[in-house]
Formats: sequence, structure tokens, C-alpha cells
Amino acid sequence: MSAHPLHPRSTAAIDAARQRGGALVALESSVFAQGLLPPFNREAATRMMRAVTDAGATPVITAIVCGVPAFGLDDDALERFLARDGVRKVSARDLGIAVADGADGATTVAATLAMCALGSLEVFATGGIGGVHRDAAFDESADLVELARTPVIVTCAGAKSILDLPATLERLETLGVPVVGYGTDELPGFFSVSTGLRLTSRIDTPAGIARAWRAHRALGRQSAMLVVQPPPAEHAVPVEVVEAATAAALRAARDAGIRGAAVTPFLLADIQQRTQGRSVQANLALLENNARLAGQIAVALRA
Ligand code: PSU
Ligand code: MN
Repeated sequence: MSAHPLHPRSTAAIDAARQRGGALVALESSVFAQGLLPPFNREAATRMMRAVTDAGATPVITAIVCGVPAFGLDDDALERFLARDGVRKVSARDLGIAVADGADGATTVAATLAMCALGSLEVFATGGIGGVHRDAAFDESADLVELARTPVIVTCAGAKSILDLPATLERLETLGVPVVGYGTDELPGFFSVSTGLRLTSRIDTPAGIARAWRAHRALGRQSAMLVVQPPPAEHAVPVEVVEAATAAALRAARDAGIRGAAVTPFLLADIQQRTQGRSVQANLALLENNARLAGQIAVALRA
């Protein structure tokens, strides 16, 4: 029996960046193909890529494109993903099947971490990670286990507001994933700045994050490091507004019998509608902010 021939592909820009030893930042594609509705997904992709570039690094959107693991999307592929045209949501367990099917697949945080390991990428920016769901503790995102076993720095605004945040934080502790506040002492609430959940570490500079990361790796730790920062204050949504929309979205999901991988995209879309776009502006701003920070950290790691 021979192994399935796997030929990951990179765009020319990413190959060139690798050749000159430039800083790279991975971006997940599920947030574009499933997380945000058009036209906001295009705005998110544009703003995130520009933020990484402005920080002096090269953005690397990861995906499965026609069955090929892809580092960077060419224009055709990007348009299909933004149109959500037959693009499946791919978590870590789905990668092999998407490749064997020759499918287009948008990678979640879990699958993007796996792609980072495949492509030797050390820094990854996203919006909010998955975690332990409310009222259904058995529904725990695969993002958590992949964070436990993939050494990548992940910048985010915490975990999605739809989750049980105290439970998610406890699981991250159990799994050995450090959660570092960037300019904050508490876990941010994704759309909102504050949760009241205290963190055990805080580092306020990219160089400081790079130092902590080198120590983490030198100690042989194989886990990710989560670097969390709140959404920019001017776009943050008050916690009461987010909570009311979330409670209603959870009820709607239950009434509609939404299950499995469809839960997260359903809730995110429902909250977007219920908050009349306020949550979208916060989402776009925090994605851009996290991409910029990831770029700065990736550059600091080269120093
Ligand atoms: N957070 C967002 N938007 C998203 C996601 C998270 O604000 O689109 C996506 C990420 O790709 C994350 C996934 O990995 O949702 C989690 O899905 P699940 O809960 O099914 O693991
Ligand atoms: Mn789930």
C-alpha cells in the first residue's frame, strides 16, 4: 500500500516570502466561508491581509482547494470561498476526507493548526476560538484539542461569545495551553471588552510574547499559546446586547434542531442579524486587530 500522494501548494508570493526568510502569518478560511456573511467576509479578508502586510509579514490563508492543501489562495479560489460556493467547513478530522474527495474546504481553527504544522507556520491570527458550548458541555470544539498539541501562537479576542467561557478557560488550563492577555488582565468577550474572568499572565509587547514563546518551545512544550486582546473599544458591543442576542440565537438553534458543525455558523449568522450589524463591525475590527498583532509577533520572532 502506498501513502496518498500529498502535494501542498503555496502561492508564488508565499514561496518568495519563505525563500527570503520573511515572517509569515496563517489565517483560517472558515471565518470567511462560514463565519461571516457576504459582503463582510470579503472586507474581513482584505483588512486582515492588509494588516499582516503592514506589520511587515506575509498573510497565508490556509484551505483545501480542489483537494489540495493550499497555503495562500489564488484569485479564483478566493472568489469561490467568498461566494461560499460549494465550500465545506473542514475541521481537523475532515482534512483527509476533503483531500480524498477533491473538495473545496474552508479550515476552522483546528484544521488551520494542523495546516500550520504541515507548513511550518508558527503564528496564526483568528477572531475567536471554539470551545465548550453552553447547555451542552459534550459539544466541545475540536479547536481545544488541536491547541493542546500544536505549537503555534494564536492571536484572538478570546473564545466566541456563544460559548461557556469559564468552562472553556478551565479546559485550556487542563490542556496545558497558556492564555496570555495582551494589554489586558482578563479574558476578552469577543464582541465585548470584558468578561470579568481573570487571566494568570499578561504581556504587553510583541517582543515579550516572542520571549515567552521561545521559552515555551525551549522547554519542549508542544501546545499552542493563546494571545488574547479585546476588540478595539470604539467598535465593541456592550455585553448586555451580546448576551440578549446570544440567548435568542441559542433558542433559535434549539428550535431549528441545528446539530454538529452547523451549530457555530448558525449562531454567528443569527447574532449578526439580531444585532443589526453592530456585531459585524466589532468582528471586522477585532479580526484586523488580531491580524496586525500576529504580524508584529511574527516579525519579533525573526529578531
Ligand atoms: N469564531 C468566529 N467566527 C468563526 C469561527 C470562530 O468569530 O467563523 C469558526 C472558526 O473557524 C472556529 C470554528 O474554528 O468556528 C469553530 O467551530 P466548531 O465550534 O464547530 O468547532
Ligand atoms: Mn461542535
